[in-house]
Amino acid sequence: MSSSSTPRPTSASIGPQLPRINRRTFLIGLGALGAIGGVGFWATSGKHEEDAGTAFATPLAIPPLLQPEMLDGERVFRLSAQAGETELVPGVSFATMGFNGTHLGPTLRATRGDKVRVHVRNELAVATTAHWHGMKVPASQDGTAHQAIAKGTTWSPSWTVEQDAATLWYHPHPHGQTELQVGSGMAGLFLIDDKEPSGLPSDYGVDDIPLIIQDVTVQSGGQREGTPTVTPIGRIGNTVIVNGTHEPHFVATTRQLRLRVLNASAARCYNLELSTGEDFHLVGTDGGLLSAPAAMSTLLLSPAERAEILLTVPQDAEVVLRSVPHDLGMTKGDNMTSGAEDTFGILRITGSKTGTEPPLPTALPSANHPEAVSGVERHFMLGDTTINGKSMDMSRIDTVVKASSTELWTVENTSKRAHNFHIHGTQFIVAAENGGPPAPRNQGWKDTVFIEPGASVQLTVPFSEFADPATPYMYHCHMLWHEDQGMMAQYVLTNGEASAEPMMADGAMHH
Ligand SMILES: [Cu+2]
Repeated sequence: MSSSSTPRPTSASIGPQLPRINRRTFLIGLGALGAIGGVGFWATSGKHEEDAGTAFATPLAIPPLLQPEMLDGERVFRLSAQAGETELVPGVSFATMGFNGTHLGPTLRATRGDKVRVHVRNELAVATTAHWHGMKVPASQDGTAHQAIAKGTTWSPSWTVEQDAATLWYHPHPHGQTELQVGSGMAGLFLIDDKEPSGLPSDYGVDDIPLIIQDVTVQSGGQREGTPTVTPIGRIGNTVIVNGTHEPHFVATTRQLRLRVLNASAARCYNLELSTGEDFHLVGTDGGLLSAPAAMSTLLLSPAERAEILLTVPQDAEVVLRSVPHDLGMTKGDNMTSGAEDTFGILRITGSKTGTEPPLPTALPSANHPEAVSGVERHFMLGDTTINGKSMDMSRIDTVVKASSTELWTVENTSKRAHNFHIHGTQFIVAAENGGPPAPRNQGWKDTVFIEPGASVQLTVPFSEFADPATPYMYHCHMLWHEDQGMMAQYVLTNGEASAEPMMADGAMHH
């Protein structure tokens, strides 16, 4: 493992490589698992059926739980950002970055009410940041480019966890460099628990399984790391890895599994489905649990979104969690180049040999949705890489919000590209989608919502009490190439006073 930082190629050239994801589709599946229906249009060509016996045979890696120290009443975690090389696909080394290792990061876990501190040491050759995605923290602890961590230094944010049980995550947020660093592997989960158990499977790595899904690029021939394809939604890879494992296999020891799925990809969207065609149950979205399990057969997850899924796997059954074609709302050609017509496996699950099938919970602990609205309504228009026609400027405050108020934000995608929309420092409710009720996948607490071209969402956004007129939070597209192109803006929380010029951290990567 090298300790030097090796940036991924950033060339915009589109290589001639074959779409490996499509070629390699459903190698397994063709025999014992039953034919895969709805195969995308590239997927039927070039199937390698001879691979069928060996595909999806690598045990799924589970990110380790990071053990905190208890110091002065704080739960103290230590992370160090590192670069190196990692063999993400058998025989193919990738230039990668991670926390406490060369790829991905450990899982952090805390309970509502805990005081948390994280020491983040930067051992990269470049500046980075550590953003707590979905966490209700003061803006000064949020880990955006305003809290840059220069190489060789340590940043030590702290806060008190005051939000519902949820599957949150952490990743860098350096201005203009987020896609490179996240795409190289800098991502980890941050699980929040409630004091009361939820009744859902909760034995980490046993029946409560984290799935961090990313795509990487392998050159044609399968020997070397390649250059991702530039598409209207950003750069996409041709090979999927889960928790850093290529073609992973999980052997269940219980009949019911809770999958905590994070799309940590830069741009690729996944439309999750079970190879059996059976329904699964959505039990949680970005910021918490739903009030009751919701049955569905497919679930679209755009970058940064999370879904907690409850799944029953029959005894000895073979089930593949896969991604199937979907409509991102763009032209047929743009959908296709953006990966929306691909079909590929994500994880093979073998059912347990024993155990009984527990009943599905009928109700889940879920916080009430906000109703009171301050009367403030705002409108945001998404362009190709702009918000309200503007590009990100770290020295400009775009929106001033009264602390502790609840606002109604309408976000409209006026471009021809698919986007999503993430607001820092809060969890919101999708009150309406295109004037009607939200899609089933957008129930519950969200911090990132997918918006296809021509669509609009209305968000009820309860803002926190952390007034700080000089330190902005971000809102932005979480398709990371769009974000890096400037599709991001800043808001501050105030107690009614005017906002101040944003303070720039030393070494901040603004231009
Ligand atoms: Cu976007």
